[in-house]
Amino acid sequence: TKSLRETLKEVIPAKQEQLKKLKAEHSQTVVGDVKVENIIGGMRGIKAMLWEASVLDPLEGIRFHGLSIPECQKQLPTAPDGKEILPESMLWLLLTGQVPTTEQARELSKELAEKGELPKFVEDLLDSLPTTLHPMTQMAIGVSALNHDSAFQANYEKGMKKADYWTHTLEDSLSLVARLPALSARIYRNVYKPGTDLAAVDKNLDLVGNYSNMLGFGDNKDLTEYLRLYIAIHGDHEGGNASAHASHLVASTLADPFLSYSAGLQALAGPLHGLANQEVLRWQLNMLKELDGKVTHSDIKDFLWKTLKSGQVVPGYGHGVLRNPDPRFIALQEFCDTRPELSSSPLVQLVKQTFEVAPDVLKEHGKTKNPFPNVDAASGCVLYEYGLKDFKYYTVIFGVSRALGCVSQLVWARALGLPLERPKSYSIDALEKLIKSQ
Ligand code: FAM
Repeated sequence: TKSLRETLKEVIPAKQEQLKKLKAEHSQTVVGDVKVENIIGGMRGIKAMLWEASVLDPLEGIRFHGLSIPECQKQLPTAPDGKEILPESMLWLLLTGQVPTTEQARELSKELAEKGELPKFVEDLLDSLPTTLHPMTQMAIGVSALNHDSAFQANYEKGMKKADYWTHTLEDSLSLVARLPALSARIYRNVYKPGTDLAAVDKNLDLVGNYSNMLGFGDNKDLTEYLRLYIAIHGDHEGGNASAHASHLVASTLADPFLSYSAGLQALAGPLHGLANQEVLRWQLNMLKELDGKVTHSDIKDFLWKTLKSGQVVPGYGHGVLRNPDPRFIALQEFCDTRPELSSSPLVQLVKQTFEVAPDVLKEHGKTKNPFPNVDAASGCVLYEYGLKDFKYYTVIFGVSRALGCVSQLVWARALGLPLERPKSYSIDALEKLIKSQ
């Protein structure tokens, strides 16, 4: 069976050819307009980036190299003791466009476990941070510091050929993904379980098996399975979302994968993006408390209106691109439905009931273009029910996941020789002048 590197050596030349042909034949083909509303509206709707691993359809949701979430759930290898998608399988798919065999997925698990330990100075760095520093800030600091050992940076300094960029980017990317569980679990231990032992990386476990173990939840097989599903399906959401775009932009300067993904994490830490899952849980727990356990649709409706009238957004609802319920939300809900301890939990039930009420309220409110839930509406309540109750930590788990897509794109960006990003900007005066001259 072919290794990951052999597979990439096969698929990359074909893609390079495809892009060369596209450039030669269609460089001047127009595929859209830019309106003033796009320029002042956060570039929504502008087709402006090349991103290989996934494409988001507003109604269908995400497809990873053409595969929908249910198709990935059917086709991608699972852990030996599990049924959910193994994040290593997703990483293989995102990187190569191919569904790995079980053997290939196991090989990748093994390689990641072998590379999973942190350099001592990064452990010391993390241990020196105040426990009051947000876990996402700690994560971005730790990931940045890993660039100490960047193969890309070291070889760039020596003067490498452009054709070799992607191979060193791949080595850094695998090393980054491999180290994220130890890095993220150490932050969890330092902030929430100070003074307790941290399990070592077990060379026989998969990425999330190790992560769950190091978080101290290794005995909870259901939580480990949930984390596998969560981390696999949050892995990529095409290129324009803030974390992916930030990491892509920074990587376009030829910064190494550690620095680039650290920028992605900084974007993920914003409340309109990855931090939403922490906000959702806080909000749903407040609702549960305020309604004192006796929850009806009309109570939820009143609570939603109270949130909206106080000028806040309903966390977990709306999306920059999606215009339907997020299939990732549906996949997480289905996970809950198959486990009686979850489906009977008041919090999980509340998330479901909120889904029955919120879209109509948001439609009546009339602002959001998408009144349906995104993945964050569901992701936190399961962690909470399984005892991972420290919701300021939830975005870190998202950060472990989003690395899969971001590093895959970094490899593709270097393999395809994508240039420095440099869009044109205008001041209001310059834009007015431009409009007059049309
Ligand atoms: N509740 C109330 N108002 C909302 C809303 C919501 N859930 N979602 C959007 N709006 C408002 C929005 O604030 C904007 O109002 P103004 O015109 O006054 O500025 C208006 O509706 C139009 O916004 P939009 O075009 O529908 O959405 P955007 O593309 O600007 O923003 C989101 C997309 C996700 C930032 C936005 O829907 C939001 O703030 N949702 C709540 C936070 C959240 O769940 N974020 C997580 C997103 C998730 F996918 C992720 O990244 N993890």
